Amino acid sequence: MSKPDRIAAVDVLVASPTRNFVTLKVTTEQGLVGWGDATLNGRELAVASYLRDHVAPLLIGRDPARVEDTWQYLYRGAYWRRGPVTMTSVGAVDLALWDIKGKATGQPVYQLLGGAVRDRILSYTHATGWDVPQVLDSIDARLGEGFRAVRVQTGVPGLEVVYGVTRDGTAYEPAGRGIAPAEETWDADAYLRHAPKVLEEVRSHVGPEVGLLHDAHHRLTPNQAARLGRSLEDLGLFWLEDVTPAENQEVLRTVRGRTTVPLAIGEVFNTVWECQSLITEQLIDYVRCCVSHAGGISQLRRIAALADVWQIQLGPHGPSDISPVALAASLHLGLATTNFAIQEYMGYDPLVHEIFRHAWSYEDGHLHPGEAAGLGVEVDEELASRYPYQPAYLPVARRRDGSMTDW
Ligand code: GCO
Ligand code: MG
Repeated sequence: MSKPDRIAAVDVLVASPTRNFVTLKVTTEQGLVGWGDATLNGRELAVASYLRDHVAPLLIGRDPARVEDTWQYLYRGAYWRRGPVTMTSVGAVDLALWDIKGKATGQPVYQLLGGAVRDRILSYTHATGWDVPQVLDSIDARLGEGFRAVRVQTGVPGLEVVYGVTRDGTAYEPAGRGIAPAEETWDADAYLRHAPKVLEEVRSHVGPEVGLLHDAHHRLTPNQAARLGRSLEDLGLFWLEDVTPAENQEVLRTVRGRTTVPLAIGEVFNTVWECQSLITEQLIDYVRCCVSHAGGISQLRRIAALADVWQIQLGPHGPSDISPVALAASLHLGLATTNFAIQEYMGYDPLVHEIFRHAWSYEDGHLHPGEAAGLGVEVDEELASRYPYQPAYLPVARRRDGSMTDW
């Protein structure tokens, strides 16, 4: 048996090509390079420090082939474990080690996960508009690009700014550059009066077959969520996302007991344990955990396996604030995982595609990870370094009386 390879260097790149990305680079003694995505929107430098200061020194000299053992070591080895910063760091290492394993064996990662169970991965993208004509135009444009499933967000009369919506029809990007978050006003009653009517118009515009999704972005009480779910039941939504704030999972029993609308939750979860009761009590239909924020392929496949037992499917988070490296990892897992239903895909600025040269591709409403060894993404470090980190934050939200609420 040949001598095991060893991890020789661990570097963290922070760059802002239109938006901030944190990228982990693991180099082995034999010259293999693995890439991981450590981007955590609005808290980028915390993850960069966790990796540089607390993880990199532990990795030097380890056998990169021991992917699961390294996951266990980093997860269990931090007594103060879990949470988005820690788990995004663990996820980035996991992705980089899967990438190295693929390159060492000459196989795309999906082959190492058991091989393809499907030919391509259904994806959904975002449509947005302030008023109904703009929303319908945006949906038509997305359908024209081949998408068969679209997330629809609409403006709300009386509010200045609404999550997921631009007034001029351009792509929505919530994080704003600057040293403090923007403040938005939120009014759940105004939203509940308006959004169902728009979604109804959307359904009659697109017909029965287009997959329609909607994201309530953690803003409703259980009662409001149940009312919204009921009012959307006849529209045959693909899913209704994040109806209530993620912390209190008990409340989902109330929502679930009162509406049959398919529910999707989990983009802010970081471990399988946060998904556990939602899955085993069948309180949701789709798990939204992200391959980078939920500890990498090694943990997302455990989540998928648990969910499969309960006939719950995966529909992972994939906004523009995860890098093309994390998207690649999600696609490799998706191609090899039977209960992987759909992948969110917002697309990227051309500059981001140029820096992260990827083997994955989009065609006709579907994504495919490609056949390159490893994850199939190579990063142009020189080009990335021309775009230094810029402070940027997700907005915060206040109710009309000025009190803070969930954004
Ligand atoms: C989604 C998400 C995102 C988040 C963003 C925060 O469903 O795509 O809700 O739009 O708001 O990832 O960084
Ligand atoms: Mg969401």
